[in-house]
Amino acid sequence: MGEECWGNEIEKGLVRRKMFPSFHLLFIALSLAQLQTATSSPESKNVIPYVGNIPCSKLYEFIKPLLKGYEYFPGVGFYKFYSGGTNYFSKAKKVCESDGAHLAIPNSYAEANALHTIYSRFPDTHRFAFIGFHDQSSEGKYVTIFGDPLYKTGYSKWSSGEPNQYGGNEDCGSIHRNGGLNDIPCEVSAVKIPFFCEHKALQWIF
Ligand SMILES: [Ca+2]
Ligand SMILES: [Ca+2]
Repeated sequence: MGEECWGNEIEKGLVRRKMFPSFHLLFIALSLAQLQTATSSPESKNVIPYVGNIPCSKLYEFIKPLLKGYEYFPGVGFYKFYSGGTNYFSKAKKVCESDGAHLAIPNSYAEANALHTIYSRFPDTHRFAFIGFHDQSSEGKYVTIFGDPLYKTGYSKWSSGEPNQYGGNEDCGSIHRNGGLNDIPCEVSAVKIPFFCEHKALQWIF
């Protein structure tokens, strides 16, 4: 981890507390509290770190066990790939929510690339993974799970030939392992579809 930690306030690997240190502490406390609501293990409770002049890598190591397998991409975000997948978009959405996260929504090429990086470690999984957009309300009008138009997210690069509403039944969002977007059925009975969750809780720290 390192130089990207804590925005531009990192110097020589140390978190600087020049500005609003109490705000920093408050935000960390709030974020950890938010994480703990999604974490059931008792040993992770009541742990508020002292953040004065500790290396970001140490801070990350401290927080890592609370992230439930979410991987940190410096300056980009926290992601988890459920390679085992599910047959249902709605189930994938719920699993992310139970982590205190949400189905991933790439907002940049950097973010799409983070997903691609993770995906490349799982060559045997299905080539498409559920992510957080759909056109269930109005055919062809792709929106995120939060209702924002897909074209406003900052990343709307479709896979070649997509979206194609194949079989008249493709109303949920996915990403190809190569990084392109694709419309896919919301229920896929023949095969489990892996999915990406994205965790926002601690992104502001790093
Ligand atoms: Ca559709
Ligand atoms: Ca499609």
